[in-house]
Amino acid sequence: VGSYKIIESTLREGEQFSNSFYTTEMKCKIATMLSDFGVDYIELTSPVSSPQSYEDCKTICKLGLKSKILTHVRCNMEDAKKAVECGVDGVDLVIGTSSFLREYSHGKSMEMIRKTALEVIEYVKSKGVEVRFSSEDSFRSDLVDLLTLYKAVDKAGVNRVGVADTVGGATPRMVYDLIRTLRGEVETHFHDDTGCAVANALTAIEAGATHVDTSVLGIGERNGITPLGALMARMVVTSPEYTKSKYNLKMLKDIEEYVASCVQVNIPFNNPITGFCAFTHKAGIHAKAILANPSTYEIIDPSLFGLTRYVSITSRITGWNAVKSRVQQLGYSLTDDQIKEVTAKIKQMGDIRPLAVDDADSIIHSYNLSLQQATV
Ligand code: HCA
Ligand code: CU
Repeated sequence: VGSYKIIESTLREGEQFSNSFYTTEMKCKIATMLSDFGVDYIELTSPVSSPQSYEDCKTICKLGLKSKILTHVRCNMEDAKKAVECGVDGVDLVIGTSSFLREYSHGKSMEMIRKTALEVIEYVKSKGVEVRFSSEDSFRSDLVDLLTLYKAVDKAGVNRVGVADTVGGATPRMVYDLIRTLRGEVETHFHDDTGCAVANALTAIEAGATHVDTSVLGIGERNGITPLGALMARMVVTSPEYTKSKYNLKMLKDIEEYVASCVQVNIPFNNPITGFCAFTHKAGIHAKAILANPSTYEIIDPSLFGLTRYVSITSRITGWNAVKSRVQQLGYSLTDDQIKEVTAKIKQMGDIRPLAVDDADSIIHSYNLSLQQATV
């Protein structure tokens, strides 16, 4: 696994998150941050959705960002015309191909889908704009239907085909099998209904997918899609050289905090990298090893993301090596035996109630004071 491109959809899929309401100013700021972060593409809500969506799409295209700007529209001529009008670099076409969506959503046969797709693709290309064709609900579509359609749109000259796990039901094995059968530029989109969105994105890349859709904090329809931050956590381990050189990882926390504030949510406590405890080490055994060499209990170096680790001493399960490090941080010089003694006091208190950092510090402080008084 080497390179992979990100299609960042916080401003499209993310607008489908139940809490989302973006002002124009928010959209511009999110787009600018994502571009500075280094994502390859930024995908915007269809300009056909509403008059303001149309205006905002044009506004963002004029910002002159490094990332290419895409908009996401239904696969029909009117939508494609509106998209091109906005000045986007590329158009992402989508249409449902599963029998569920063909029967209960748009009512088109595979033959009708193919015919329209070819016309629309030809039109977008004739305007000198990139075009991607994606089959919504790919994993519940007939495989032969799907491959026949991809072949046809490929021949028509699409820049990428898209595979979408719209309902979040795919497993990594299913993803691997489908992506392996495809050649060329393949974009993938994974919903997280069954908690597989990051694993599926990784597997897709391993199987040869070239592009992955993400959103900040994973926001999207229902419980969302592959989160940008979690994908970075995964890929900085799987493909460290590419990931570190391509993306401005130190911006991740600011981007997540900004988007979280826009849509009025908190960053989840257990979020990869930015969750408040993502680099907190607690058990005595862990703390001892972490202090000797952080790689013992960390797969990711927090400093890559501009963050720091934290060794907790505020519990009954702490150990004297961790306490020793805190004692040194506080500027006291105690012998190992004394540190073991003060550790026992912290553990004793930790058996009674949860401790705050200040509680543990004041136990150390008063222990130190009692030693000084004893020597006077
Ligand atoms: C949706 C559509 C989509 C499209 C993905 C794509 C999906 O909002 O349901 O264009 O590849 O999940 O299928 O987001
Ligand atoms: Cu989606």
